[in-house]
Amino acid sequence: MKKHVGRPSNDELRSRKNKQILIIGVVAVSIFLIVLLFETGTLSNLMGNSVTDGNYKKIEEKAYEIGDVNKDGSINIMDVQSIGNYIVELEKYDDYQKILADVNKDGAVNTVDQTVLRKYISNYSSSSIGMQHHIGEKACLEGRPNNRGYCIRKIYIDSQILYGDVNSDGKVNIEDQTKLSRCIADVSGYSLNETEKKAADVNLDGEINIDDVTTLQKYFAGMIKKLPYNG
Ligand SMILES: [Ca+2]
Ligand SMILES: [Ca+2]
Ligand SMILES: [Ca+2]
Repeated sequence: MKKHVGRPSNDELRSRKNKQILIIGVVAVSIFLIVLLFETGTLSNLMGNSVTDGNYKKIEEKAYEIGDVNKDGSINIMDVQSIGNYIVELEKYDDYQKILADVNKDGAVNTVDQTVLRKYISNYSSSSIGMQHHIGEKACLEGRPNNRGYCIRKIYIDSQILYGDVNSDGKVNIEDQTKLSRCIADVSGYSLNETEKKAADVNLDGEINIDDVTTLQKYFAGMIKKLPYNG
């Protein structure tokens, strides 16, 4: 008998069909995995993200808008009052707040910024404010916000430091929390040396304040498993 050349046999057809099903299956699973990765990536970006890179850690932090000097997420009369307080030295600003308060970006925070911000929130049109301003623009302490509106900060985790050991006794316990609270409250007789200052900044934000006490409390309560912690 002559072999069919033009027409595939039933067996051939079946195996072709099986291959097609296999390929479709592989493609579908791949698409599912890509979508899954994308979704989880997007989710973590929305929530703020941190990536460990050796001893360096990159942290994404929310970028605030110029004008939102009290960093509460809205630009309103509270911010105008805050600038007033800053001008008469009733309030202290960190470097980031100084950027957020300098609404005309002339390098100084003064009554001009306060006036411009007051006019802005009183719904003056930009022409009647009579001054160029940057209110509402997102700003970072260093660099510019990324395309998702976050500031990127690179922090160094010192492997020689026992984070949380505020009294340098080689242990992290409630005594450290007590000492830290007293230092922040400026209780006399309580101070931190350079190593202790590093150990005390348990949330790695470059400052030693009540947030570190809170982080320590969470650590002792088991809500945080490891120090330093920057959630
Ligand atoms: Ca505000
Ligand atoms: Ca200014
Ligand atoms: Ca200790």
